[in-house]
Amino acid sequence: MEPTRGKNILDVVLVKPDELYRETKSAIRNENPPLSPIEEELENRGGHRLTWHRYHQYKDIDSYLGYLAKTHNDICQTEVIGKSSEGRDLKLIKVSNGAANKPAIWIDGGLHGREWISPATVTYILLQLVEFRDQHPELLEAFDWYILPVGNPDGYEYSHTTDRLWRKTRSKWAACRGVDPNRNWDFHWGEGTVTTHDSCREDFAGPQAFSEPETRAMAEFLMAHREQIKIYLTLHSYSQMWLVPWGYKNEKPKDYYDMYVLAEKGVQALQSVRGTDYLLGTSPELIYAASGGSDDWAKGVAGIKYSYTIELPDKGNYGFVLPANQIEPVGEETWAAIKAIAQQFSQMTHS
Ligand code: 0X9
Ligand code: ZN
Repeated sequence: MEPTRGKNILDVVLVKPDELYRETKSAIRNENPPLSPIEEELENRGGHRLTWHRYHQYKDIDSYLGYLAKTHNDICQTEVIGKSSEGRDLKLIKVSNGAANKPAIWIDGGLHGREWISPATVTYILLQLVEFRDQHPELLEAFDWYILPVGNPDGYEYSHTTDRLWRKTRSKWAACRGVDPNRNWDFHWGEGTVTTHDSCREDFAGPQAFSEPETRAMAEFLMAHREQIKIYLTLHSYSQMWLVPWGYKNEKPKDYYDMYVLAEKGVQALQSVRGTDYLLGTSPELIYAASGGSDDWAKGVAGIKYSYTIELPDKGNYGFVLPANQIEPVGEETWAAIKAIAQQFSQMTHS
């Protein structure tokens, strides 16, 4: 199937032409409204100031995790699984009712700095899972959840303070700063093209696999919990696609159909919310082949059978600079998808 997009994704994702900057300048200005006085006040009351109608910097997301761990300490626990190159915490939150021997679902976001809708959606998922838990008690009955809203905090922060379209980490190995954290995982690392060994490219794979403390910390955690984690989800943007491994080559794993069928449930539930259309397939089929991705590693090395990359909206109209009024609608439909695959997985394993 031919993806329908406003722009050629390779132009937008992998290069950063001047026109893109010119074009996005006014979009960037309008993207993110300031905090309201009530939100500012909340911050001073020892609460949190995270909202789902604007994009927030790392510290607001970080303190929301702290807030959840404090106010919902019966089900939430935070863990710093490592530090970024610039020393920021990689803070993960575990949501669990404490009962033993349950399968787990992992969700990460913010691996690419500029994809702001990703951490916003991951925190929306947390909000539903924790603060609205009474609406879907079965989700905590059936699963433990490991959630890392910002996998690349340095890149995320840099995209807020300095360069809105920054994608990579902020490490410095060579002439140019930053490594693409979705080319850095140790599964067929560096295969495919020679150019990803150029530090100045947006998809620089790094000097070696797992050169980045961010990807290393995530991999160590996933490896330590590989028996328990049954579904690996990583949220990116943009293009409205649900990507199934393999991403590194145009071939499908033997159990592709199992992965496809579960993903289909997610896509159907998502589309039923407000008709957003998603394409389902592999990355080489729908966009391009790229090695060193977290999805491939989760499946190929950690052995997590159901591993997916979800490319959130939109399809290129705003691209990475999606207006903040889209956070709630995107959150709602993505949450519907995640609920659907969780429920389907439970049914499959209990029949
Ligand atoms: O290129 C990427 O890393 C992902 N797209 S994005 O626009 N968010 O950068 C797609 C990754 C798909 N998975 C693999 N190729 N393994
Ligand atoms: Zn991405």
